[in-house]
Amino acid sequence: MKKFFIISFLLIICYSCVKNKEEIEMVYPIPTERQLSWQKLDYYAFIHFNMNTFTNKEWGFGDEHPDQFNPTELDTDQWAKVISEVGMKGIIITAKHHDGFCLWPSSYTDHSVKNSKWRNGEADIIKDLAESCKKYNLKFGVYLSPWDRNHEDYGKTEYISYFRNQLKELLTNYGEIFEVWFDGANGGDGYYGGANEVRKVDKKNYYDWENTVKIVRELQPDAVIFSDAGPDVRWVGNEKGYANQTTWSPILKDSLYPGMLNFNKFSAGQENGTHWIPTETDVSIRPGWYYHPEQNDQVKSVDKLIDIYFNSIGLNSALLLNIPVDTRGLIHENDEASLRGLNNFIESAFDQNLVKKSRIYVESSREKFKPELMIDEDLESFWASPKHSNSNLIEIKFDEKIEFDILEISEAIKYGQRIKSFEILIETPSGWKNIFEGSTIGNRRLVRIDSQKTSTVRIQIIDSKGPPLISNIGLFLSN
Ligand code: FUL
Repeated sequence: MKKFFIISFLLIICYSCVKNKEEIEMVYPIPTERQLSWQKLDYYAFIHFNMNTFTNKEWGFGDEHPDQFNPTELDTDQWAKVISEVGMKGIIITAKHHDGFCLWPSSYTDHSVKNSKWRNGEADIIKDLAESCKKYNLKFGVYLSPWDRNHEDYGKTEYISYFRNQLKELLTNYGEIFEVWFDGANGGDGYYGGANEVRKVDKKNYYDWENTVKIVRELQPDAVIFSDAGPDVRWVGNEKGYANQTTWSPILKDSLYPGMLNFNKFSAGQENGTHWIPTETDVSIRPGWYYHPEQNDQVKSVDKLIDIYFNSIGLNSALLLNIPVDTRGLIHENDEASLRGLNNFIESAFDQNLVKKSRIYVESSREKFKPELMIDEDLESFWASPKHSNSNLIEIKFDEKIEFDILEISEAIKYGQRIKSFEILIETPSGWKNIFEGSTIGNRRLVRIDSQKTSTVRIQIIDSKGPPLISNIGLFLSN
């Protein structure tokens, strides 16, 4: 008898698993688990700090002397403290930039901190920063430039082994890595071990990326890999901080490779894309990626950073905001002030989601995926439009008039990105007023508009690749 109950119980569980699965169909391509975890980070810091900081350059030639690297007050805890306090979730550091100087004592080159008089050649900034990130609960990532203007073998096959050996050091000795960043800029003039010449490489084939990717997968299976073309995260196509108004995470990957020309043509992704490779928006808080004292008064204002926030994170992208650490080895006061201003705005603007006190209706729904799931505390739960209904209407009703200037919508991207076009309308004494027309939504769409007063807001989903699945909706008033 007991056995019978156990078996029946298991059958019921299996049946409901299968049933739930059946109920939500995938719209391919879909994200991997590692991409899904990465997508939740929203925004994190890039730190450009290396030899260029001390030579006041953006791209060092590769002939610099290790002694030129000489911070006076380096404190990676200060970086991590500021970055965690402003709500960023991680740091990616330029472990090696195009000039080839390494912030860690690599066993494969002399061109590193180990040959610098600074700290008697005993420094390891990657280790210091990995520890600071742990202390402040931040994720830790590395930028390793494929182009190396210092190395004598650059351009030859031997260099690929060198590059991979360095990658292995970074992925083995410093704990968990959340993102590995491969720059698309490579090939040109350089020192190259004293050759002082121009070396061009076949960007598509020289690096044999497929086998480099395997190394990352083996040593850091949870890390996402960024390059212009992925495989996990792709470039947004500009360095200004602005994603495309239409941003599909799917893309026809076979047409892409890192460093290709006219990459920005692909920044919108493709509705019929075959691979899930979402965008990351990289931008510096100053005009340069590296610190230049003459740019101390050109740090982006709080308003500019807010605009970037809405146009990156709010357009189905992640924001990788660069902070050029200064010659002291600290985040400069002016950069810190702008970051804190941005964080104050985010905290106060998103403090109170007005939809929590609304009643929510839809044109049609699946029984188990009710509209309330869009406004509950669980960001993973979602409302599902019935099978085959690729358009729908969501109505958010309030007892009294509310005022808002931000609308937020998220799709349940686990099952594929679907929505192609939508509109936002509000009820006014003279009828429905269209206040916004948009295309894609994806992970997170933030719409910022002039403040509106109404008691009913409608989100009209006009077209979608499959039945829309919405995990979250928000209405906020920022000022
Ligand atoms: C570019 C590089 O050439 C810049 O120096 C910087 O590192 C930026 C993030 O990527 O391609």
